[in-house]
Amino acid sequence: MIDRARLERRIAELSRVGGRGTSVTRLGLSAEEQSARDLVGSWLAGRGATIRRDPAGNLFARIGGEGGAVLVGSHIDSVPDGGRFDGALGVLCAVEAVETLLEGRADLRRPIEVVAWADEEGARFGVGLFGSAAVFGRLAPGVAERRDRQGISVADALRALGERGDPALARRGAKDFTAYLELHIEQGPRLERAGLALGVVAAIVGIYHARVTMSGQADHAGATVMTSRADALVAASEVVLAVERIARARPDTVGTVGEIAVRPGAKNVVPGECVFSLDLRTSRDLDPYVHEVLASVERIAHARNVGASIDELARVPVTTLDPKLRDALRRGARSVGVEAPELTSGAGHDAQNPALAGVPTGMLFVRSTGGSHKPSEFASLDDAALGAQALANTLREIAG
Ligand code: HGY
Ligand code: MN
Ligand code: MN
Repeated sequence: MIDRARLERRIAELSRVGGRGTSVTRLGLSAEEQSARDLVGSWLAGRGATIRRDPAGNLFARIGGEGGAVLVGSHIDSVPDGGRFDGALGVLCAVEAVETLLEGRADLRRPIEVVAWADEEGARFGVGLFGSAAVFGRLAPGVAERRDRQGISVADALRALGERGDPALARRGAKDFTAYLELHIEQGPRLERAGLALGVVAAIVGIYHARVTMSGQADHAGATVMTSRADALVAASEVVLAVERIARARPDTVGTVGEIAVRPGAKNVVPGECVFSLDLRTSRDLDPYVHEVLASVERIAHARNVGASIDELARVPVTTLDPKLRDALRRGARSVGVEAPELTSGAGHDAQNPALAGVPTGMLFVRSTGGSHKPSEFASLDDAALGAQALANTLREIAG
């Protein structure tokens, strides 16, 4: 049986790394994220695991001998002012599940690797699913040169950690792994509404991330009549409304502009430049949706006599998870008394990278309340313990 008190203690301990009350800020490749890796590594080192950090900042803890491993874990970073459970609960439950198997002297036929992925959120450098994309060879070109708001590049941040600065060196063959399992909070209301503690992920939405720059003409706010302006912020605002209109018109589709910056950013200057983010997701066909939004950017820019450039950060297709692992996770949930429904994930996850690289991949959702990507995000100890036990039982089945 999993050790509920140990899990409770560790949820609290990890929440304190980059934490303030119920809020957590552990940005990718930051000192806080490294402290979290050190903490997780210390728990498994005590179990005789081989602990290593890879050139992209991912933490791996390997138990067992040679051969393709069962990989289990989640991400250890957070969004700014995020919650205590997004990513972290998956790492904590993976550790708890493996320790439970070791304590129960499970006969492990395959090695197990626990992973704490680096920078899944992409909140600092803009590139989401960074650590897992590096391992499975799915990083876009030029990622190492991307910079945060302080001008620090991914390469600089990796070198500051003691790595060589090239995340592509973290590449591993898909053959290194026989399966990947990830436990994660649902981050939405469906399990809560259904009164169920656990769910099994059938598929994960397709996601497109980009940065749009609209270039107009800065000018005097008082001396420039309305008919002779090329206002970059007004043009961007029309695009924001177009994203909402297009997303609302498409089934199972969402669109968000979460970041926006105006230059020069003075109240008495007509905005000359506006840079904003695009986060487009659908469980249907991603490319036509992206195409429609980008066409609206071009149309609006032309009509307003401003320039528009698109910097694509990521394009991850809709990802269906492995049917056999979905069945195994449903059996794992049933072993703790939960008839887990299958859900599509509206959130993106590291699991998309192993799955798209051909590694059989499964995800287990734990009920969460209070939304997500904010301090009110919550998962109860009861549900976390059920998730950890279901994960342990599933791990025992596929690795034992
Ligand atoms: O944005 C997401 O869906 C995930 O939380 N990174
Ligand atoms: Mn997240
Ligand atoms: Mn997450």
